[in-house]
Amino acid sequence: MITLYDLVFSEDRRPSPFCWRTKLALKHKGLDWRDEPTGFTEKQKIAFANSITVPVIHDGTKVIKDSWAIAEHLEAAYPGKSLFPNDATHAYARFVNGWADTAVNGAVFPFILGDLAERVRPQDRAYFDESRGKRLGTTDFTAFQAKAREKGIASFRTALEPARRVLRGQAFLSGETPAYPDYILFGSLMWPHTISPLELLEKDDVLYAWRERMFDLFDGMARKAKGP
Ligand SMILES: N[C@@H](CCC(=O)N[C@@H](CS)C(=O)NCC(=O)O)C(=O)O
Repeated sequence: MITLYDLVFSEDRRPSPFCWRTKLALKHKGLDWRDEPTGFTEKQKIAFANSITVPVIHDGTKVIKDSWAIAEHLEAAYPGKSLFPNDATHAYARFVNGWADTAVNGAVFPFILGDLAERVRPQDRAYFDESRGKRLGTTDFTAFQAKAREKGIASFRTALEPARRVLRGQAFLSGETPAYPDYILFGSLMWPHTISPLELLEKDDVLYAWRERMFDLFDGMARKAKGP
């Protein structure tokens, strides 16, 4: 049985965009897993993997950290439905991975920073304030978030245009059925979805309709996730 170390916030919220990639990849492969909720200050739980971030998986004798490495491991170790249906999808997924890590997640973070701080587990709050405060040069996360939203939401929506252009011609980023590129971008949108009342997508956006299709996958697994 695979064990997945998944970031946990208060009231069992699971916001990590990277862990969502892994959970959807596991489902895609039809695999079950044992869930190990891991708070920011429980690094001892993932020390065996020599990691300070989640997701981490323990799969038999194998220990894998980093969502991309986990996806590649699952693809190599488990036959059946492919996460990268062909070579082109693999390269495309790499591109989407890099785009989501930098442009998308980097843009989402300031919009939800205050909401993240409010919903982090009380025992992780000091760590959150210190680590994020150091990175941003302020611990007034509420003001930081308000300012980011005021200026940034319209340009964030514009930045998603490459995905929109694909989705105008097909149901999923990967074609007529979803695969790993879809799980990557969807993970980025699960981050605000689980932690913030802010709606980043407009109802008439093709991305909104795609996200609805993604919510429906695997018996509505993501739709059932604890919300903000
Ligand atoms: N490149 C890594 C990034 C993982 C990552 O940054 N995870 C965050 C949670 S969203 C984390 O564990 N952060 C720990 C911390 O900030 O202490 C991946 O794709 O798995």
